[in-house]
Amino acid sequence: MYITDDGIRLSAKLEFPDNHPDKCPLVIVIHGFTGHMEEPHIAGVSCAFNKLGAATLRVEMYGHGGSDGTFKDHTLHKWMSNTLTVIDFARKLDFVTDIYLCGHSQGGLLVMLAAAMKQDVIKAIIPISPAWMIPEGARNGELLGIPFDPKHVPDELTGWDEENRTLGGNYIRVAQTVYVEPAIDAFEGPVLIVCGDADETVPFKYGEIAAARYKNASLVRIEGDTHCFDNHLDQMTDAVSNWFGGMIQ
Ligand code: FER
Repeated sequence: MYITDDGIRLSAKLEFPDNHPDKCPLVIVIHGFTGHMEEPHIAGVSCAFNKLGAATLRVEMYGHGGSDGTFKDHTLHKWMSNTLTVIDFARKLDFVTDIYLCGHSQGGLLVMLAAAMKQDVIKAIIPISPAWMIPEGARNGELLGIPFDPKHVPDELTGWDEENRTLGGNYIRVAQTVYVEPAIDAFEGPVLIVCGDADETVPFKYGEIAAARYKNASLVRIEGDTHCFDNHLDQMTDAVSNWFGGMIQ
């Protein structure tokens, strides 16, 4: 199925718990930078929510997976607009009781920003390995391990990808305007952050800083695991299940 945001079709998958209740919570699940909805950690965490009685809506953001838009042209603003539209789509589904947001990495960053903007309609959030240092990197002149002049942003950022993808300069310009700390301070609902302590993309300390700054957060550390939980995916999904199971009691 598709959810349309301002003429852009976003590829989405709505899945229900096995017992197909008349009403249930819904978790919106968002992948990361260069990611898509069928990655093992995205499909895996979505399945964990279904097993606990929640429906899930996995959505692919602008320029990713089966959605419209080209990768090079995606920005955090476009993903933000996509996320707000998806939340409003979810609010109109008549089976939905509470809405939760779960996102991995850049999707985790979006969840943190969107939760602050829509905290009256979001029950709780689950950022997984959230890449909330992207804006700081954009301002400091280094993203994806590639240095650049933050005051003279290049039109294209290349050299970071085995598949030779190019990131547009407007991605950097937009990211420079985003401040995550005010969004962390604004959200008062429950937060679960799960991070691997061998994350090669987002240093583990960012999980600790965010968890300490939120008013109501728990942090689960997955020992020896990577950004996408290549080693202990079951430990990540178990951590989410344990916390979410308590949430929806
Ligand atoms: C970066 C570090 C991480 C970056 C993006 C990410 C664009 C996102 C990772 C992900 O979503 O998996 O410097 O720059």
